[in-house]
Amino acid sequence: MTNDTTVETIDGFHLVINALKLNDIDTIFALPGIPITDLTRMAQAEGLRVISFRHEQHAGNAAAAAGFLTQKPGICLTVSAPGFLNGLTALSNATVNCFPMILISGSSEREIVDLQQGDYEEMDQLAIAKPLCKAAFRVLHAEDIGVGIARSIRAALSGRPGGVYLDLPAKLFSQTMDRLKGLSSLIKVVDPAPRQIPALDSVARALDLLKSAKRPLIILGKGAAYAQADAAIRDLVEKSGVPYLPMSMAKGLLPDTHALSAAAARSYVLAEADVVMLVGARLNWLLSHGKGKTWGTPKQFIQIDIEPKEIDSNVAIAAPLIGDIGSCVDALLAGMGSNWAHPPADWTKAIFERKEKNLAKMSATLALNPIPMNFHSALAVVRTIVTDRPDIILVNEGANTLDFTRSIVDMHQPRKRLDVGTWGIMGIGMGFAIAAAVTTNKPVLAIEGDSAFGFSGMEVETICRYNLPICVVVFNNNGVYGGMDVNKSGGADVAPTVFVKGARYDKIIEAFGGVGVNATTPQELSKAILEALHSGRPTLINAVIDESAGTESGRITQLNPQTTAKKT
Ligand code: FYN
Ligand code: ADP
Repeated sequence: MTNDTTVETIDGFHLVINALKLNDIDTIFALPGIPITDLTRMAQAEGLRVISFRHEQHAGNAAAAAGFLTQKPGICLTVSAPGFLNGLTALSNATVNCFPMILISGSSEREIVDLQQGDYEEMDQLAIAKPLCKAAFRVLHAEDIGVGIARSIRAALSGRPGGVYLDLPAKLFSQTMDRLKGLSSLIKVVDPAPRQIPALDSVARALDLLKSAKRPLIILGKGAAYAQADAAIRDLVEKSGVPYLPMSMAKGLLPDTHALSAAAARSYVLAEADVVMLVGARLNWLLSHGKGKTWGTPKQFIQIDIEPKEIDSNVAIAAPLIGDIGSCVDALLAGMGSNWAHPPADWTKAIFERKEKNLAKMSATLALNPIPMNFHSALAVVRTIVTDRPDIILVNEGANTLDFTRSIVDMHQPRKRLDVGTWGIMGIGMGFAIAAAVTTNKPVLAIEGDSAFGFSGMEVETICRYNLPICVVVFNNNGVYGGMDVNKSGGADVAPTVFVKGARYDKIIEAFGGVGVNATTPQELSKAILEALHSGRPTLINAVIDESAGTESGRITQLNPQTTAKKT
């Protein structure tokens, strides 16, 4: 308090900053501009880490990945209208994937927007955001900033995590109020993600069904990874003796080399299991909606999920278990006691046999050393390095680059694989890599399809600017899916899926002082990655891959409608 009679005040800028700090938010992923440029400067001055990006979609993806990794909502801060729109893809993707993030965008004044008087970057952002996220709020008065931030945090984290939009009109930031009153209006959110304990009868029903199974299977989803109930989940698998199948971002909850992993016998276990326990996994397109030929014999499902509305979304769930995964798995373990009967040996033996067959086939393929490299020979290098360095966080996107990495590169620890998730979205690469490096201080290896890299490649400058320990490997096969397509018209233009042949993506990072390497053999690739891990310097490796390797859309070719019309 000053000596004279003037009352100390606080402005909207500092109320927002103090509200975030009060709730243990220490990082903002942003792109400065009107009307939030000064907010980024002041946030940095007040001790928040402000990572500024080249495009808001990647700032938003970074916020989403930070939320998944930390169980605190990642914060993305954008300008109004176009910047807000650029952030929406990431906000929607976060909501679909159940990653907690908050998109905070500056906006135009309500009185002008509602009269459509043509403001600078005029847009009714709140109305546009609402259908695409879990919750959306707007704050008009400085004294409400505390509530706005608190409600956004709780909405992002409670129940099924997701994306939240918070709309802050430009005039709010320069509003002032009595400092003491302002600070006391801020809210520290208490228990934003309360444990949700399952009903005892639902636990008993689930255990009875599991006990009755002759061919049980556990499917672990990214919800199980997010829940950070790692020891309980491992106990559930090992005490029950039930084989498990990890979805891509659940890989590493138990090491992929675990004896009970059925990942290398996926088709067999999905077709033959009689009781399937879903743990933080949805029966969506990634699991063929729980029906059709993938699922062969009739199944009964147990589903553990925090969202009651998820139950019966695709097929009947015989034993729903609603609650947070930690509480549900703890309750199951308590009910199983200490002498739970393991599944019949013929089931686990049959799985083992199929696993061994696929593992042998894979080993034979990985041992080949074709020139130019193909996906397998390049990924054999990555597989070895990740096994030696299980602390590395692997970011992965693409079509063939995604699918081959998923089945070839074993993960050994939880939450070490970040990928395209439920939507199969391209463009998450650099944002996810930056978030992983910033939130964990661990080395990050981004395995990128050349097409996928193109969506966020400019953020290589961001990586260099903050000198982040990120090694990007671009699997360069000259195009989307490959470089072999031809323009059937005979015209001069290349086919729509073909890129500049022999492009040198490694040259991009050299423009910003990073390390660029062109790798044409597995030996060169291995050397370059190991040097990047050793130096911790931002590195971009152009891995030259046979342009004829790979298939259209990787393992989901069937989703790309092919023309069946007969040529007239
Ligand atoms: C798996 N497999 C293995 C291994 N891991 N064999 C040997 N060793 C290892 N380590 C076997 C597995 O048993 C399957 O064989 C096969 O390899 C494929 O396994 P995968 O990849 O786990 O399973 P599948 O069938 O591809 O899974 C379907 C899917 C997956 C839809 C879940 O394809 C997926 O997540 N796709 C994401 C696609 C996407 O989002 N793309 C981005 C946009 S694409 P069998 O058991 O013999 O069948 C833009 O164009
Ligand atoms: P995957 O793609 O790996 O199968 P999904 O994203 O389809 O995973 O499913 C994740 C599920 O996990 C969602 O239905 C979500 O509601 C649920 N979930 C997320 N966090 C928790 C949690 N802490 N406890 C219980 N369920 C959770």
